[in-house]
Amino acid sequence: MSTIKEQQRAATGHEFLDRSIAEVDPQIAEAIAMEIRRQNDTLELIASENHVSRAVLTAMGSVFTNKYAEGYPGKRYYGGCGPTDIVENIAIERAKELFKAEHANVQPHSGSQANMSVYFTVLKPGDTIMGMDLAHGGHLTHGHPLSYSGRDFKVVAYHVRKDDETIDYDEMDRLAQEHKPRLIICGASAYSRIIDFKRIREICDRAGALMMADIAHIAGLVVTGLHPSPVPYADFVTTTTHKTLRGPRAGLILCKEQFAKDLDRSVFPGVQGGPLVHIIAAKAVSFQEALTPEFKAYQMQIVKNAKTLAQAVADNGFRIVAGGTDNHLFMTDVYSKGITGKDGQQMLESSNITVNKNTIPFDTQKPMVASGLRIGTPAVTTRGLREPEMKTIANLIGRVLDSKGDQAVIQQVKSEVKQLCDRFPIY
Ligand code: DSN
Repeated sequence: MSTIKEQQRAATGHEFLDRSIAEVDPQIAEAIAMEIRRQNDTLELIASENHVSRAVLTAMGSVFTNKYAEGYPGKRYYGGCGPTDIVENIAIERAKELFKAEHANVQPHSGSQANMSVYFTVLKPGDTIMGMDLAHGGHLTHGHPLSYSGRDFKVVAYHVRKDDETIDYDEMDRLAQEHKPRLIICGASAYSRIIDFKRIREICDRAGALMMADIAHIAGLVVTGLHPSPVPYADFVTTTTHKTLRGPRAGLILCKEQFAKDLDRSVFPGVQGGPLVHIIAAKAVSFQEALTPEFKAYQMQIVKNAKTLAQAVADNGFRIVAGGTDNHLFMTDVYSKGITGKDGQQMLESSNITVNKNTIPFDTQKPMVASGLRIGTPAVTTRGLREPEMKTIANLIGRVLDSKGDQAVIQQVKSEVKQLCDRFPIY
């Protein structure tokens, strides 16, 4: 016989509140446990991934997920937003301090929505934009035909130079003069060299274009002064918060004060509805972490690790795109040794080394096959690996890629990966 209290709880759904996830949904609980094991036992070299702190995880899993808060601090469409306003105001102030920006909008759910919000702030359908070709290291949302950015706007793509695989600023300048775009987008998802934001501003000014820098990949390096900041030059700066910045999976926009009101209207109600307050809380926590001296030391180690790993991969006989790296990632041309990116990615995954296949500039393979692998160090640096381990990892990568899929080699490397990972637990 159930008690009256139990019957009341059953009638309202309240009985779910105190149950563990293992009790309510063993399948999802097990998938989460599997993912924890996978992350612990894997060398995560995907350049856009990282391992967040427990503090960030706690904020993401907080009761702010229950709250609706359309609007902005002090101007909400819902009651009960007192604690929410505290969170969002703190996140905004920290973002401004971190990036030295005039205005910050912390509501974008993702990098894609951050970029969309900027476009909707200053562009009309059919306007011309310029972005870096995806196949040369750009991003889908910088004008690729399969994304809203390529569908709604006229796109002119710029490229890297064939000789040294660095951004062809002369071509950018020439195209800007020829097409007079309303907006020039810079920033990349697969580019290992310093981006000259000052020069891009000059190109924008000559062409009468606005400038947007998407620094999703390098944000952590930018806020710690290890990569030049676009904030003094760009009208808009967008970023995700989960790559080198090591916060929750989300977006952020910074802009000059003159665009602040229009941008805020473009994010909400233009592109999004209610903000994810729990994620904004987690952004605030990660910004707090990023303001510490330890975070700068971490970013310095990311770059040291990337340089060491790139050199050691080159020492294993693989060509490095653009000749090396200045940041947290590099591309290696595995097809220079007759291996496709697709096969390379698969073989490495079988050894618990995670990378992603990536086209390289002037690739002869289709994107789903690709000639390259993109390799990044933010996640392995977070778990404490340094230069000696980078040399070990390069040798493991070399053995797997040279194995031609030999299972004995792959399994041997997998066990060595496990030993390495066990020395550097994540949580
Ligand atoms: N998917 C991200 C990356 O891996 O670079 C970009 O959005």
